[in-house]
Amino acid sequence: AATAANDTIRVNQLGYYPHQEKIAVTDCRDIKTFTVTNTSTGQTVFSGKPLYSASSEWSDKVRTILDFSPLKVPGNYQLTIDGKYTVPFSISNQALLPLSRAALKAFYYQRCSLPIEETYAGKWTRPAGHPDTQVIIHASAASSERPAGTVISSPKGWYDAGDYNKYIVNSAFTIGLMLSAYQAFPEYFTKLETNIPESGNGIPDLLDETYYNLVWMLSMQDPADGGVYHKLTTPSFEGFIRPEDCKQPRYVVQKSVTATLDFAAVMAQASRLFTPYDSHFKGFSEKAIQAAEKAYAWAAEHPESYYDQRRLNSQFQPAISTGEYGDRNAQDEFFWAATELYLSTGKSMYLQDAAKYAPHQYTLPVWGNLSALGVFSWMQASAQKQEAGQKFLPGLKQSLIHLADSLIQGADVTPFHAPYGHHTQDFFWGSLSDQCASQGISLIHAYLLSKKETYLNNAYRNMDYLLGRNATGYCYVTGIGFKSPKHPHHRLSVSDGINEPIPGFLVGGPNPQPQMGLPAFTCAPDEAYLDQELSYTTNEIAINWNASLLTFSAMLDALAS
Ligand code: G3I
Ligand code: 9MR
Repeated sequence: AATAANDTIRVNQLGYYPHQEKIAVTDCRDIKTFTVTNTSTGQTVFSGKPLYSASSEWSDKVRTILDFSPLKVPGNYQLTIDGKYTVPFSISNQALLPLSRAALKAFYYQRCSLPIEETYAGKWTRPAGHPDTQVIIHASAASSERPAGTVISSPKGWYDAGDYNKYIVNSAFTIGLMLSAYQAFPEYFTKLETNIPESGNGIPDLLDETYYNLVWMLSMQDPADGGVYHKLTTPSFEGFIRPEDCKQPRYVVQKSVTATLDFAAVMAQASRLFTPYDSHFKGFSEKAIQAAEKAYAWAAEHPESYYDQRRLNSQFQPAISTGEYGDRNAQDEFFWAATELYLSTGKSMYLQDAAKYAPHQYTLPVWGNLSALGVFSWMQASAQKQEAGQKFLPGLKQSLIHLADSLIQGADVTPFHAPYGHHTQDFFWGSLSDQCASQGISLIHAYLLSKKETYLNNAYRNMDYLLGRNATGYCYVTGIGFKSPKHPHHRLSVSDGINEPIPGFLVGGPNPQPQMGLPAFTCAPDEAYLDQELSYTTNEIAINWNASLLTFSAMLDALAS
């Protein structure tokens, strides 16, 4: 009998759509044939020969590509190689729906200041952590109205990642990306229910979930001048303890131009998209647009107020050593904010600024480069608004298509049959989100623009990579697939005393950069991954990474249904 060897054959461990290209990759050499049998009937329904073999520039491993795309009937199957090795997979009309659900649900588990209830969380129920009603103004954030040591209230929001802090730059990117999927496929999200406390209230769960964080963000704006504190944080990272046991004081630190612009952008965008539901959210849209305009005005007056933690620590006490989300270029933030403010208010000053700060090229959406979020919103705008952006929008669309063309170039013959994963530069901290999923999202937008199927086909390939068709054989999302991360760098998952990690989280993934305190990797870059709690450079989780996962999955699922 053939042995189940999930490391010998790599497939998308969640499932393929009937119409989708279906590829498996194996390390076995000299394969002659492979067969697919239907698991319930035992019948052989497909047999084939390898398509091609290939190696990466850095590896002597030969990967062989098996194509069973002609198989289109939904069901559960086994793929078997030369009668020796076998792997399960499935075909379904809603292949990615469970992933979209899990990726959105993950945000609920990250909620700060709220008990996570058994009705919604099952065994991952936990008491509330971090009320954040007594947050201290750090010396770096002092003003005449709010001198250092002043106490403010800034509850709710999501924990950023494996740590318990809340960072405006990353929060804004996260919501901006999720709203980019929502504005492209609103009907899809009216049906995407995730069993959160708000489910069934007539509002898409995606809006309810993001609202929980938007409310926190509003409290991060200094009402006196409109500037936005860069983050709410403990001076140093907490240990691996339960949220309710954390006792370190929490601070808001210096206002930064990047945080303030990201805040302006996402508030303006949310103001527009929440308007149809304003009777429920009671005045939020109006509050959000006012906050956005005030923030933008502050940023325009403080264009050089970057967040530089080293400099901050040379001037102020206590020292802050948590995540920096540092970025010394605010052009893209200006572009995104001016774009959203124009699209929501129609004021010509914002259109002028959008034109002034428009990038020359389309770049992948990542927390440190937000211009793609502006491009996505422009692409969803009315024909009349798009006409107003004619000075720069056609060039950006062209640049998106150009990038899509370069991404898919050669993907047909790579070791994992995908645009992602065959360049050394593809692997760095968070690259499963910031490269693999971001490429996928960009390819989908290129498809929406051009209707060229090959862009969509290649987006599916990157999704297959995330879900198991890759060098380590991991499906990189907790709780999904037959081989998934069990030990993420995630304080909530580590401290809860439950064996399984909290489900639905994308981990950072392979990253050959050495981490202090851990032995350096000697393997290929695409294998530089450790499923260990200590490995924050490969195995942390983060809200922005889950936003990429959700956006990627939801857009593919929306297009398939
Ligand atoms: O080096 C790559 C370069 O090769 C690549 O082309 C480029 C693409 O953008 O990225 C380059 O730089 C990386 C940078 O992120 C930008 O992505 C750095 O190597 C990498 O060290 C840096 O990692 C960031 C990390 O913090 C350290 O600053 C991650 O993006 C960021 O997600 C992560 O964020 C942390 C927070 O600070 C704290 N909370 C947890 C969270 C997740 O780990
Ligand atoms: O847990 C922290 C994680 O969220 C960050 O991404 C990472 C890099 O800033 O740092 C982690 O915290 C470690 C700290 O940097 C050094 N001491 C050990 C901490 C926990 O592993």
